[in-house]
Amino acid sequence: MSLTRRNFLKTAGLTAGALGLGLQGLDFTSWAQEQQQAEVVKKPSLCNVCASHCGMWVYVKNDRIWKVTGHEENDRSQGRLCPRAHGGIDWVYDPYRLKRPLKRREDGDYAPVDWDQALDEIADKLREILEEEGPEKVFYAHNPRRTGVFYGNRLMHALNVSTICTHNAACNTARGRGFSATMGGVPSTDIANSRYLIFLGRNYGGGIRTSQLKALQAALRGETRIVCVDPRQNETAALADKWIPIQPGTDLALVLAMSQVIIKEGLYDEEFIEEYSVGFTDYAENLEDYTPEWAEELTDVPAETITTMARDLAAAAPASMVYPTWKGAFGCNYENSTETARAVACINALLGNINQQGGFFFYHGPETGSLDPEKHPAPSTPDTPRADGAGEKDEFPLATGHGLPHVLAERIREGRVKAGIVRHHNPVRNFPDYDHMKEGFGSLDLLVVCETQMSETAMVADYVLPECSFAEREEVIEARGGRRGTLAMRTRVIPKMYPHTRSYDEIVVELAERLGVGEYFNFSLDEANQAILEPYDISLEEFKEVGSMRVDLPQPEGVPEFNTPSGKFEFYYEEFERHGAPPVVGWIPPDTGLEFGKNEFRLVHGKEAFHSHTATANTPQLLQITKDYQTNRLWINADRAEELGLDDGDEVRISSEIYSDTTRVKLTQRIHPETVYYPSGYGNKTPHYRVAHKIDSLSPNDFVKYQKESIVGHAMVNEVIVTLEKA
Ligand SMILES: Nc1nc2c(c(=O)[nH]1)N[C@H]1C(S)=C(S)[C@@H](COP(=O)(O)OP(=O)(O)OC[C@H]3O[C@@H](n4cnc5c(=O)[nH]c(N)nc54)[C@H](O)[C@@H]3O)O[C@H]1N2
Ligand SMILES: Nc1nc2c(c(=O)[nH]1)N[C@H]1C(S)=C(S)[C@@H](COP(=O)(O)OP(=O)(O)OC[C@H]3O[C@@H](n4cnc5c(=O)[nH]c(N)nc54)[C@H](O)[C@@H]3O)O[C@H]1N2
Ligand code: SF4
Ligand SMILES: [Mo]
Repeated sequence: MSLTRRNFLKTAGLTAGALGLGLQGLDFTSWAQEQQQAEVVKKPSLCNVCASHCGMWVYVKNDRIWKVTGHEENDRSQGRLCPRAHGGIDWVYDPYRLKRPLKRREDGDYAPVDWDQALDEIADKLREILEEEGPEKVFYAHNPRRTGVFYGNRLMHALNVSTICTHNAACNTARGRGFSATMGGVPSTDIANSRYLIFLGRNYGGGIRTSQLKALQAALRGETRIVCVDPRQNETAALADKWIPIQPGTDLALVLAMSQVIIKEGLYDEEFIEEYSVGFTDYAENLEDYTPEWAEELTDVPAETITTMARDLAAAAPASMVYPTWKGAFGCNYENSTETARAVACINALLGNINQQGGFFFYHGPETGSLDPEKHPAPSTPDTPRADGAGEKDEFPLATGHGLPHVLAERIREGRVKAGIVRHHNPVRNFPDYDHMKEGFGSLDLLVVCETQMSETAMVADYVLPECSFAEREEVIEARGGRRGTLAMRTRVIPKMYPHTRSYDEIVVELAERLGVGEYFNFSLDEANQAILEPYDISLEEFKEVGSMRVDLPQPEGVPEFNTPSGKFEFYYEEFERHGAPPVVGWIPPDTGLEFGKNEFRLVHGKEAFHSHTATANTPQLLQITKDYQTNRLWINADRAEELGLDDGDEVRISSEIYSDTTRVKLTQRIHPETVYYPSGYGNKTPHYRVAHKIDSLSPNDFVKYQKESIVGHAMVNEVIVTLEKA
């Protein structure tokens, strides 16, 4: 109906009349007073915006969240929260949240269905696929959060499904493999007490974990000299002693050359090498050609600087380190990322900084209890082959247990995988090559996505199951090691807002019963949590009041037995040799090469302090920061921009082999001339993120084609060359 003046008056009259009627029986003033005077209750929870799960206090009034603050007894928050936690409140009150289960119709649109119908149909279809095609045609993919692991993995084990994937092949698989292949795992770091610290890309000020920012603060106040190696001057580099711009994809050359200097000048920890390592001679021999002059050619870092950095690092040892990054320079960015991680592990071994103040630490987690196996038998580990190529006899025998969702998409397209469950994860948007991921996940016989928003992955699902928000549910208790051990739990802080949403544990239990494996879920969430708390002198009720609790752990001393085949640090790794990868680390160039034409650039990305991947892409409070500071721009070196006739704020067309889009540029001297940079977390394709659509933005993932790194198969998210022209 269009509104003419005449029917406006009619409608207005009606409303006033209706209101008048409605209010007659109500004492509005006393109702308002009651609301205002209601008590503010402080309840413990965990932030859900990123995987750090900082402990927080939620202030609730009239069952509505008013604000959040950091929990003091939680190792990750230590009394503080990052900006995203505050923005995360918007998630709960987002009017476009998923509120009912949805089923895809024949015409591609979605229709609401009730839970029983959705779960019955999902179970029927899944059972049919499991029986007719086998468990090796089914997968589970998630951003691995505690409840998703506890319940989701248990369901897959019960169904004999091996293919459990996380987002790691687009995050830090290479880092994980490089460190496990040398020191048996990724260590914790003691940067606050470090005397010399090199960050390769890792940007504490953008890719935030609250406790690490506190450590950085301490390092900045103390005697730590901080060197940031990054093609752009990131937020941490702006505070550091030195910013070293580097040609992207060449950190491996830098680290190899620094290692050579340390060995050649006899600056390494001989005792550590003699007693706690294997394969040093082969490693040292292999380094001989990697001189600082050789590295200068590749990295654009002067040979003199490389030599000085190596000497300074060694002089400050063992209270020094090359930081083991998170994603930064070598999480899973380039063809040489696994080798970069290995080289970084090796240079730290030369410093002998393991379990040394200001260096690396290997901590044990707090003790936890578990469900009585007599009463609650656990399913056995699956014995079926994986569907994603990450297997002993498959394409990537050296891949990690986190799996390869992008390879899964390829195999789905080939008809080799039929059904999957995705929870708390948006692989279609967060992995490179949107069309590849969308067509892959979209062509399954059955895709079930458990979400809170209509993400790109939900958009191609057969069924979308709405999870209630973090504030409306309880979860499995987490136990975390570190300098301070913590037990922590997400508790329910407000009542459920929408009756047709459910928590993931509820969904899994219902599915398990329908799939005939309910016997593995014959316990309540409370019983699981009680079992976890068993070694401690606290009841579950008491624990729910505090939410986070510190656990004293012995501080590690001396060199530990490493979790490697020899129990020692392995410069020479036989497992790599067995599968055709180099047993000793050496130079590998990035896949896209190092020669660029006049108008060619390498496109890199990184986190902004106020966004979390695409999860916060539709959050009004956080998007306002994007708008206010216009951060949705492509960084380009000002001199290169001038060559291309570009002014600050100009619109450019940016194109790669597979994709082209326009955006505005930010001119700066804070970036390497052959690199352009765009922040992460933008460029959503889902029309349901209505706030996100109000700003122009792009996703670097659109420009990167589907590709697989050779050793562990990760997605090589930065292996892309783009060209620019004024739009
Ligand atoms: N271009 C580009 N791509 C990247 C990166 C980058 O920097 N740039 N970073 C990479 C990295 S480091 C990572 S770790 C991955 C992350 O990739 P993802 O694991 O996919 O990360 P999120 O965007 O956090 O996706 C989480 C999804 O979970 C949903 N969600 C949020 N809360 C809940 C909940 O309570 N329940 C359920 N069921 N769902 C929920 C959100 O709506 C969102 O769609 O992305 C990688 N991809
Ligand atoms: N605010 C916020 N914080 C987060 C997250 C988030 O989404 N938002 N996500 C969390 C997650 S899952 C992760 S993995 C971490 C990631 O945190 P970080 O490890 O810090 O990773 P990024 O922010 O992806 O990238 C950091 C830097 O790497 C640089 N870089 C790119 N290529 C190269 C290269 O070849 N060499 C060098 N030296 N540098 C390079 C980029 O310019 C960028 O400044 O952050 C975590 N914290
Ligand atoms: S680092 Fe920030 S977003 Fe991540 S859990 Fe902590 S407060 Fe939340
Ligand atoms: Mo990540």
